[in-house]
Amino acid sequence: MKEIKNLLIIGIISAIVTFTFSCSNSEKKSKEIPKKQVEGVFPFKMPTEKPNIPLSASSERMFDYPTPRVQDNELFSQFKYTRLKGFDYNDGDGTISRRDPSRPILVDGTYYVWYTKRHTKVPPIGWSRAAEATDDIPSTDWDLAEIWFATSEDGITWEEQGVAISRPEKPKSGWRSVATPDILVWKEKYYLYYQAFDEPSGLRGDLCPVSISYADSPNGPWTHGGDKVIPFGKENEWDHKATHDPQPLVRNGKIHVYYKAAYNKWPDNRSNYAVGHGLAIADDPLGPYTKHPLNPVMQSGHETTYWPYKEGVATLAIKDGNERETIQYAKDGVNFKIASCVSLVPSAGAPFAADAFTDTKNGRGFTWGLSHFINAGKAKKSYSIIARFDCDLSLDYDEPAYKSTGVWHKPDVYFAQGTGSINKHPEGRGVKQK
Ligand code: AAL
Repeated sequence: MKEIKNLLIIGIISAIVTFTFSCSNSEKKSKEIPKKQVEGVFPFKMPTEKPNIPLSASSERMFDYPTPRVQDNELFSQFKYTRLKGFDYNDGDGTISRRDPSRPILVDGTYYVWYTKRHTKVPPIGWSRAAEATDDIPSTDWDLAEIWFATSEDGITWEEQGVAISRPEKPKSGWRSVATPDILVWKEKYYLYYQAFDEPSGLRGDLCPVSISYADSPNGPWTHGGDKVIPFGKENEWDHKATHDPQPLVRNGKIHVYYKAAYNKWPDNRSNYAVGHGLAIADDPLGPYTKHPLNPVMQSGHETTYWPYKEGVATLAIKDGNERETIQYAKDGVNFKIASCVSLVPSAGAPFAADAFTDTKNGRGFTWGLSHFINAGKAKKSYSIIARFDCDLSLDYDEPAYKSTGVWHKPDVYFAQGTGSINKHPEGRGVKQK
């Protein structure tokens, strides 16, 4: 009896304690959320800062971007394209191709660009037929290619100057093809980074490492400076089969090279592929390069497009990944976050970023660059062309024409996509195959 009494007393005391505690807690909570917050409604005039009211996930995210309104966002732009003058493509018969331009640089009032040039007897046969490629028959558009360069006074009319890096004798690295160059200016020397193929691309995926050559003048002559400068990852690491699209920047007194690798089941099944971008850092352009421990630093995009922006680095992610067609920014050059979504993005975009090599702590962005279209040719006459794009991704310009968000394609662009095989499945549209 005594025990039951004791239990009852303990129960009553603990109920009183719990009640008192929860009352004071809810008082505290209601103090933390002032009445106006609970009742706030998103205002008509766009707030410059996150309003102190309950927000939906989408409204919350608006304030994670550089500005809540995209039209005010320095990292948003439309892209407008111009055909280049001065390049001959043999009437588009697929035997001449130019693609993957370097970033243009300005030297003594003249713009220079380097690019992949393929001039073969026949157009490429496609990489699924890479085993049939010969010394004269290219597998892909960038097989049997060399690195050429051109100059311009205005960025629109270009004069092709000749070959910068030709294919070395077999079995030197790049004997099969040298492609996809980019340029670095460092301590009054010029460095070309490029992909060096020792087999027709497509044979075992797009297997190739990066080589480097240097010169005292952008006109050359170029001295071979090393092969496999960005080392492949170890077996089963994401970049163990390719280091593509090298793009050097100067940051914190060092060379920062962003590069791309396609991974996940590549090359055995291309439809499973994913694309990542890594960062490799060196004190000297020729290396040795140390890979960043957080690689891949970008999991969307295809060819690399990185530029100094404010104190960090911005990038344009095109084509691949969940975050394709976005511009992203990382204060540390490593941890990128989406700054805007963009349309009609330049493929293999190579911006004219005057401060790419100045080790700036206040990157200004750019207003134009070069890019490529890889589908310039008709069936079996495949080739690519280089084009110019203009935009307003510069902190020093304000061009409202580039800030409108609508891009209106003609209906033909949509109809030309076709319906694919989705309607042909016997059980009807979109039914998953078991
Ligand atoms: C591209 C680039 C690299 C690839 C191939 C040629 O546009 O990503 O250069 O190897 O396709």
